[in-house]
Amino acid sequence: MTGGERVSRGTDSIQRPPHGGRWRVGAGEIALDRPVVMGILNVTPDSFSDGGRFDDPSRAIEQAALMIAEGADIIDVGGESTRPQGAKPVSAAEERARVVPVIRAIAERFPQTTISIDTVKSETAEAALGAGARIVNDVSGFRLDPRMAAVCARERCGVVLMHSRGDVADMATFQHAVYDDVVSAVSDELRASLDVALESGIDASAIVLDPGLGFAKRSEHSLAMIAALPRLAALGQPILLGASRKRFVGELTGVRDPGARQFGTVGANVAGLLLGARIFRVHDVAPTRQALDVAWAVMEAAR
Ligand code: HH2
Repeated sequence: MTGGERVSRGTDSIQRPPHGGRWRVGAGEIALDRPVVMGILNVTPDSFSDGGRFDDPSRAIEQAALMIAEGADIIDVGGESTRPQGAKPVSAAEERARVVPVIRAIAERFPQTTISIDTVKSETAEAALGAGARIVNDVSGFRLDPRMAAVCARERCGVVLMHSRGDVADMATFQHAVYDDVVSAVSDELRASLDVALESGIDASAIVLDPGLGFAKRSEHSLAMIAALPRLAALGQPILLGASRKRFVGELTGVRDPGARQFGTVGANVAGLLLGARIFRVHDVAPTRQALDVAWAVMEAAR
């Protein structure tokens, strides 16, 4: 497997995304020839920054409409929190009851928008894909549910494989944040997830990798992973970055309220774009869209 093609531009270089710059998601595809924004829709009572705000379906759909109007390309619907303090795993039945009506309503109202399901459970993934989702975003990178890879292969959906360690209740804590060399470890563990996906018959053009900022990672680990994005890109897949409102942004800026971390989030994402990420998972779509579009235009002008 080869990494994205390197394009020389003077003393610097930027990565062209692999697979012809297209992410295959079910019958459709998403062009990666500009930054792609994934808006977060947590239909949970307990997510770390927006828990309880959108767990009513009508408010969830309004929030999806707002994010689409602000320029989101993908809406990522989640029904189970991985929050650092006291994440409560939910049953697949409860998770499905939260996400399926919302996905169905968004798919009907916004057929041009791609929907992803943020879950580690294959039963939830199947139900979400049946309701109109086209991407499975698995924060366990296919570690936690042995059926997940086969379901994604059968459904031919897009896949996000995120790096994490541990299970839903502790993956966003520091319990497993023990590394000699975080970049090599994350790269090797993501490579293992990628191998499971490919061996299960998922096409390489459907797979995106994510370093999992804040998941089994202290702030210095998350920063090291953003800095090492070119090394992750060498695995040959497009990269998604999930920096939004996370603890490392709070620690770097001193902003305690996660809802007020949008400026720090924008900083992380612009740096990530320069270093090769192409898909950005965020709560605050408008500032992200604006910042990434301008940063991208500058990068294009520099080619
Ligand atoms: N982060 C969270 C959840 N899902 N998926 C990907 N691919 N990458 C991420 O970084 C990522 C993710 C955690 O953030 P959030 O959804 O806001 O919180 P919670 O888990 O409390 O619902």
